[in-house]
Amino acid sequence: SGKKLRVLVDMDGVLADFEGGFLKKYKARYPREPFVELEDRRGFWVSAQYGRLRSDLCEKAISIWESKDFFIDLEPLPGGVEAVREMAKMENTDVFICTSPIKHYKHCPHEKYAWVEKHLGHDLLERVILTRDKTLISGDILIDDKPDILGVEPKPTWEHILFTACHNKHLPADPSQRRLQSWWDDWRSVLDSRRK
Ligand code: DGP
Repeated sequence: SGKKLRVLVDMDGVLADFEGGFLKKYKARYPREPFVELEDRRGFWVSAQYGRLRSDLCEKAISIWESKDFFIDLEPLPGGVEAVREMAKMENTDVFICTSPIKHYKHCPHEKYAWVEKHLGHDLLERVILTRDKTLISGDILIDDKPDILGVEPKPTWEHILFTACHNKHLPADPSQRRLQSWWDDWRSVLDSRRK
């Protein structure tokens, strides 16, 4: 009993397969260029790792997610859509999709809404938050694959639950940061642990 639990769920790398979608379209567009296997991904920023591979590959990587249809074509990650739908049905829980659009705004914000409508349904459009600064958004839990979520608010209200992705799975275990290994992991218990 008590107040509703407010859960913020990230999109790219948590609900939508950004890394898989990126690699598929990068290989299709640049079939002769070297690439980074998902197993070898390190660090959140894809363009930074491609730039280390060869400096001109940084902008080639960026060209992929700045293209039309990149974000709408991302496949759902296993179990994510079902988990958000289940959270949305829980009467003691308010779920929001909290995602940072890229600054090349021609396609991304539109396609993020379209993705939510396509995979989660029209009603969830009510629950979309586009922000470049997630520390400003109040909530009890933020499920996100980015290891360091920083912004102007030094003490965000949420507990960050690190969602495991190819780029963060090798990071040293941090006892102060809880993880969800995938949507088959026990997200219900993580939510329950924050209920008052
Ligand atoms: P979020 O997952 O909500 O923190 O959004 C981060 C966005 O940035 C997401 O669309 C993935 C994207 N992204 C991944 N790697 C890079 C990169 O190297 N540069 C830029 N500009 N965006 C990146």
